[in-house]
Amino acid sequence: MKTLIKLIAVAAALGLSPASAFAQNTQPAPVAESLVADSQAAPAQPEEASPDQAAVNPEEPSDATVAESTYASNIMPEPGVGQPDGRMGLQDQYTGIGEEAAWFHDVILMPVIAAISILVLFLMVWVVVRYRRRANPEPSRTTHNTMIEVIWTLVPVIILVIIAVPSIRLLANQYSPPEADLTVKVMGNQWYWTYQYPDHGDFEVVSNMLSEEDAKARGEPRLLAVDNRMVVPAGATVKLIVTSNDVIHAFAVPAFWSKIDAVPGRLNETWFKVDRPGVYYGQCSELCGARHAYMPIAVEVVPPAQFAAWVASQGGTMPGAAPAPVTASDAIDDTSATETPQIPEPTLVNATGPAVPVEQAATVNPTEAE
Ligand SMILES: [Cu+2]
Repeated sequence: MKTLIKLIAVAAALGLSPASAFAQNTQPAPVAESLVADSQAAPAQPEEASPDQAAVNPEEPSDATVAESTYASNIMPEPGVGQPDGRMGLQDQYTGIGEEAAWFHDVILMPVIAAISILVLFLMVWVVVRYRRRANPEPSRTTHNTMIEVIWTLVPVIILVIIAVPSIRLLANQYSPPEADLTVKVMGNQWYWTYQYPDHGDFEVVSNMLSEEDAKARGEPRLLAVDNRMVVPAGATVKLIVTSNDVIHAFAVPAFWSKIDAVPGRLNETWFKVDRPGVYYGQCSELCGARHAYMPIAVEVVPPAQFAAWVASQGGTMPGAAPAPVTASDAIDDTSATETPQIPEPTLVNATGPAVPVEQAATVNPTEAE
């Protein structure tokens, strides 16, 4: 029984935690604008910014411009879809997991929390009024009431069991994804994202935030628009391998109910499947330095044919059309073919891909850049 209650408590805690994804993604306060200027002039973490690093930092919040941006299409973001719109509550969900989780939050958790809060408030007010000294000069000497004690033990247990069923089901669904149609390797950097497509020729997309003017020119929300979006096909199960180049970041797209830490030296995995083409925004959700607020995420979901065209435009190849990958046999010298066959040493291919050639932001190590 104890184990069950523990399990329930853990599941409830886990089930509740994604709700915080929204809190981090509400529209930043206007004060953030002045912070851009401030953080350029006087970095919030002076001890981190050596003179060399400061020289690397661009003057503008981002050196990305609309002219440099590559989009898979002219898909424009829609108000209220995949971005905050000032509402109180969760963003509309566009994945199956997101819909299930939002239902759990809206239909189960919030009513239960509200009912318990109202009940406790009512009981407290009732006790204060009914049993105040003036109305109750002769205090009761009651110390036990078996019936009430059974009720206040059993009712919470029943409530927790009721919550546990959808909570554990959601947890299980989140951790048993369908087979992936493609993999995107997401890399956090101070302070931008890179997306690698290992299934499509391993090309890489560097994603920088657009300046406010450029975002406005594109008709996109400020502090969320980027020059190069992560592009994925609609209806495909996308496996995300998430890691970081420097410090801990977190990849979070509230409309997908996706949120996972990007930890240096560690590969975290999550997934999403979105059927509806569109643009969905997210933000880094782990405090990662002075410009943590300026490394947004934009995911563009496009029809599969358009995705293939975009892959081609990035110099990638669709699986199937791909040339033979580098294998151990490539390492054998042709002249050795006539000699005794030998099992060659496997050519070690760095599965995580080459180091990201960064020329912006603080991730650039000045000593390595020389
Ligand atoms: Cu970050």
